[in-house]
Amino acid sequence: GKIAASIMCSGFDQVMDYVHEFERNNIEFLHVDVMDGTFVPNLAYGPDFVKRLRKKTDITLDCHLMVDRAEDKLDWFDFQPGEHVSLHYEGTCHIQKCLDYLAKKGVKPVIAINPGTPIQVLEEIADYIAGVLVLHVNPGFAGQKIVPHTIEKAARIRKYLDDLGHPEVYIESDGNITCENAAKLYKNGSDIFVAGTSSIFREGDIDELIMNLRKAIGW
Ligand code: S6P
Ligand code: MG
Repeated sequence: GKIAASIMCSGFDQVMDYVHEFERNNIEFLHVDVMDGTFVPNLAYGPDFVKRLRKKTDITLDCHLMVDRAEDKLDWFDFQPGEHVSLHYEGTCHIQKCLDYLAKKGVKPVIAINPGTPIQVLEEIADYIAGVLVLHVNPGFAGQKIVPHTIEKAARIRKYLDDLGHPEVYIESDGNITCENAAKLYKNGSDIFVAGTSSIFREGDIDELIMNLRKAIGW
């Protein structure tokens, strides 16, 4: 499995310290949570932050847009080829148009779904996505507890995508990814794990915290 480190958990004065640690540890992605105050009851990271962060590191950005009307906001960020961008199914009536817009820019389009959203919504968009971001908590805040059924939901998504003829579409797990939850989700077919306060942003040696998570997700 791969790790997407959640920048939101780093504290505003330590962002670059953490980024350097992640570079040293070959972390695959930086997960950047964008929150608009209406789709979720919180505000986080706007376009300027994303543009500056991109200039400061070679780690691939994985932007998670928790916004309403994504179709109006996508071009604010100047997303670059190879970056991963996830959009919520629940946040736009024009999901296919948005995914297509990203793909044409060379961006990896990812669909994000909330804990209560049925997996069948993937049917009409499976041809247009590189991955599915499975929310294991209701989005808006770090430090929440997992919604239990979402562990098994990951396995159903894996099977659903395979049955639709899309074994290449990856699953990324976001929210309360402890080593224990990560190990279960890895078994259930998750490929990328968002690391936040539940795993690597806590007291202790960062190399060791990252190594423990890597062990849980099969290295
Ligand atoms: C939640 C957000 C997440 C958090 C992540 C933090 O709304 O989308 O990406 O940053 O969940 O991790 P943890 O371990 O504190 O839940
Ligand atoms: Mg997120």
